[in-house]
Amino acid sequence: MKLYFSPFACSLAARIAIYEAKLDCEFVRVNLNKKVTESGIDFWTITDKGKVSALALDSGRVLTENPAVLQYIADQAAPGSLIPVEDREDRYEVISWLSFVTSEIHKMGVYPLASPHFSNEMKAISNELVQRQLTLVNATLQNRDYLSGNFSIADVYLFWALTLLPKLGFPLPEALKVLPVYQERLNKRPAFRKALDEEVALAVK
Ligand SMILES: N[C@@H](CCC(=O)N[C@@H](CS)C(=O)NCC(=O)O)C(=O)O
Repeated sequence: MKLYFSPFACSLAARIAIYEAKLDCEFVRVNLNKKVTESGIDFWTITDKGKVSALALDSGRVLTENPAVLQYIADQAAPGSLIPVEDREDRYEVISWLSFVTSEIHKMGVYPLASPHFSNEMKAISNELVQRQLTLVNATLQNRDYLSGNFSIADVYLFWALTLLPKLGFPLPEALKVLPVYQERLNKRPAFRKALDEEVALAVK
């Protein structure tokens, strides 16, 4: 298995999930501006979306889209450790949160705030929208430690977004007091620490 990644892009969530799942994986760095891998391969030949996360399976299939990539990884882990097993109702709650994070927080918030193609006016709207979604998340986490009750890949994906937002100049509102506690809870997990430490080191290279 090979994960195409760029430091601190959303592929960081896949890296954390891979470590949580204790899977063997090769990591291939991609220059997202030039669409080329570290060894000079045209990234468009890997995925015609030109985006990470892209996970090349041993079969040769390349999976894209974070919710799919994260679910694949979770299904290779110890059953139930990163997503409830098939046929359980709460599996769909994890999928629901993955969809929420990808559409309402990642694409509505992190992506436009990080992009040079969005005007400051658009970024302000985006910031407002994402704050609204984070208020909902903060309220949810008041009664539980993790998004769907038990730890899952949805928490991994949300953690990435919460880590990125302040780095983009959009600190989390102080009123959302549960979010930093939640982040710290996740930050204590060895897989999170390992992935973050590695990407911090890679980001300065
Ligand atoms: N819908 C995609 C979005 C992936 C995405 O936006 N990736 C960003 C990094 S976080 C990217 O590769 N950006 C480069 C580009 O858009 O050219 C998913 O869920 O995986």
